[in-house]
Amino acid sequence: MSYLVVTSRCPISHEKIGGKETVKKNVGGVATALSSAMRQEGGTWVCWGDGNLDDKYPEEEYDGYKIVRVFMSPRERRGFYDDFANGTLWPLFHYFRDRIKNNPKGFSYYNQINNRFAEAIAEQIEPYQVLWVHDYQLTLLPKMLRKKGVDNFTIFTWHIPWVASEFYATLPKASEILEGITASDMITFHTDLYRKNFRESCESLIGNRHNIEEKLFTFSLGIDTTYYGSSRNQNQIIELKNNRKLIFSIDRLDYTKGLANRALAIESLLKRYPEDARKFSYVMIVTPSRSSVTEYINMRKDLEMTVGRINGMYSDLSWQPIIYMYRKVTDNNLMRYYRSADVGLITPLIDGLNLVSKEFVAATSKGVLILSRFAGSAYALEDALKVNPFDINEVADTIHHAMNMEEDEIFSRLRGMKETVETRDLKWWLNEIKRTATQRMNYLSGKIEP
Ligand code: GDG
Repeated sequence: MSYLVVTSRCPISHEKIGGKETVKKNVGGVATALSSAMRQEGGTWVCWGDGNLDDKYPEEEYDGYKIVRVFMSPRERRGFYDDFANGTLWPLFHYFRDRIKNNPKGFSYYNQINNRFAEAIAEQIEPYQVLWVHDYQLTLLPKMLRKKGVDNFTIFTWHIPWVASEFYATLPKASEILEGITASDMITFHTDLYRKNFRESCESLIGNRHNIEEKLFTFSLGIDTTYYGSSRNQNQIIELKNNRKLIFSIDRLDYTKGLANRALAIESLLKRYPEDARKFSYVMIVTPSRSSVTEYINMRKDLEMTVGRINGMYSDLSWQPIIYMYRKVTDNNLMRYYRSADVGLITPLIDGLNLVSKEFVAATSKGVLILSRFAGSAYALEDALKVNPFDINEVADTIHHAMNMEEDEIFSRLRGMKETVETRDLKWWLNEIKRTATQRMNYLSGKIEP
């Protein structure tokens, strides 16, 4: 099945760094998953060329498929990306009411850029290709393309939560966005809850005129377990002094990830269980994200003040509770942390799925997973220690419990979770989407009964 994939970010970008031209790989989970599909099936990937040298490469062949780049001016970037996609839709779909910006100009840029994507796709798409659109930045595309006469089978994959319909209805452009997405032939979500919320939003705002129910599917994105679970990648394990337990997390800098609450849970742990001091080190890696947005710059300052305050209170010459790093790490180093950690502390306030939790489960042979009950992955990872990330003392108690868990319990919890992650891996996800798309195409062309 040849795809024309559309995402906001590209799998690679061309950058001039320190006077030298380099190719930067996008490390996100979506990029990794789709790269694997494109390598296997071939096709075209349409995306936004945001690298500072990308304009030299409007089209290029890469890894067995073709990349086609769409460009925007700095003003369009602010309106489309900063204001509407990340200033309105992102907080709305994560229930952050107070952070939602309602700048009407933002939507007109969003509309304009979606239209630019639609033009590029209409030019590139071959009649036999399946169009596969991703995420909240590109909701208007499917309808725009239908209007341009593009009638290719279209899949829309939603990667973040879909909120309750009464909350969604507060978005000024709520109906237009639903009309945009529902022009697709198949729409996929990470959990049944998001799928249900989406259906209810459609019912209350646009009715059932697009046969919505039959288009909706839940396929929770999986990871490449042959990579994360492989002993070939067995690199050096990090050993902390005095048998200290290693608690680990890695997240993009984002208010949805619950970073400050997590640091406060470490403080609460030290208050509630003073005997745990010096028995652990918490390695908190935060990777830079949306660093042009003022809110994110301020969020970083606040987080660093909280971490600094806690370390200032509890550190001595030979120990500090939180080892904080604000940077990207290499794949190899990430794997070392996954394999070395005794506790994976993954406590977003809300998250569409959270691939890190699945990667940790696949890579570790001894770790305990503490997981927010508001991460989409919590539905599948039943044997994780589930916490409410807003309840800081509960998280602290759970960390204490995890550090003292008997090996038998650790292994039996891991066994169940590893089985889930291995059977519902990336290959499974890609195959399920392909199989369902084929079935629906046959149904729509009248070859099979519903
Ligand atoms: C969105 C939704 C949903 C991160 N830092 C480094 C690094 N990573 C890799 C991780 C993981 C991926 O990036 C992050 O994936 P998440 O799922 O945790 O989070 P989002 O970026 O917010 O993704 C989310 C996802 O889409 C997929 O649908 O799960 O809910 O918000 O793969 O390993 N990798 C390396 N160095 C880093 O510094 N090597």
